Amino acid sequence: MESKNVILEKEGKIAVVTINRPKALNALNSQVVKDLDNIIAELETDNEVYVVILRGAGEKAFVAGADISEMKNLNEEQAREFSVLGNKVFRRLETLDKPVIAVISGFALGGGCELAMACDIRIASEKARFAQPEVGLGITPGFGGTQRLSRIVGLGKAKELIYTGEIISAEEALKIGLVNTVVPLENLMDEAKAMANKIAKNAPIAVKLCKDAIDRGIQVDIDSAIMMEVEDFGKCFTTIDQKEGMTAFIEKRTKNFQNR
Ligand code: DAK
Repeated sequence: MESKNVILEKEGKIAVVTINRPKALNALNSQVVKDLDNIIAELETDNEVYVVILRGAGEKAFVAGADISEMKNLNEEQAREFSVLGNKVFRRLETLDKPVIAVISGFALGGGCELAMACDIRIASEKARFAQPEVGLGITPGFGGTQRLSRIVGLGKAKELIYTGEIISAEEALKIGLVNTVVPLENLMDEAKAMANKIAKNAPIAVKLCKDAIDRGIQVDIDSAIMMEVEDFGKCFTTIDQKEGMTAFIEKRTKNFQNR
């Protein structure tokens, strides 16, 4: 594989983004986070890409966390800067107007678990392992773990995992709802691509608006959330793809969506 920290490849409407530091188990140093930011910026303006797959190079790790050797000597101000950078990039990924599927072959620890949680969907191999082990290093999770884990698995389980730092198996992650599905390692990318292609067959603007309504709606009260859905539903009727989807249904023919 190339020596870039983060690699972007495109296969039709699917983009595959690979965090590429396998010798350090894809640990996130500030350069990797900045490179990921640049790739997300590229994806934001790419109307040909409908779905993104995010993975780590090699089989051993998705991402084994923030880079401990880089973090070790940070002072308070530098630590805040690193956290602000990471949170900005993870939030940019989370709000990208395309679904992102995290493909987790092995370790997703600390910042790695946080990165997976900033994605829309998580597919794990049977060998995947998850943890927020930060308290064992004398720190709190710094890339959104204290916030996203409880939103995904509920308060009690999130507190248990964060306070103990315990590493859990893919099976346990599936049981608590941290991952969507678990498959044998050799099938991992095929499964992810099959799901990505299923999503990419649908009207991309509708999918994007669903992401918007779900993600913004979960932050607010139900009445405000329903109004967000109403707004997004209305927007669909300004698109060519809504006309195409419904006309093709009536005419019993294959749909030809244009992302317009
Ligand atoms: N950082 C840097 N290098 C890492 C790393 C990491 N997180 N994880 C692994 N590596 C490196 C190892 O140092 C080793 O490098 P060499 O010795 O070969 O040069 C190489 O990857 C292979 O790892 P091991 O030799 O250790 O492999 P093993 O199979 O024996 O063990 C392991 C695999 C994943 C169990 C082990 O490497 C491990 O425990 N790694 C650390 C996992 C961890 O604790 N991750 C959480 C990091 S804390 C914040 C911002 C962010 C965060 C917090 C605050 N603010 C700024 C406020 C987030 C924090 C974290 O993510």
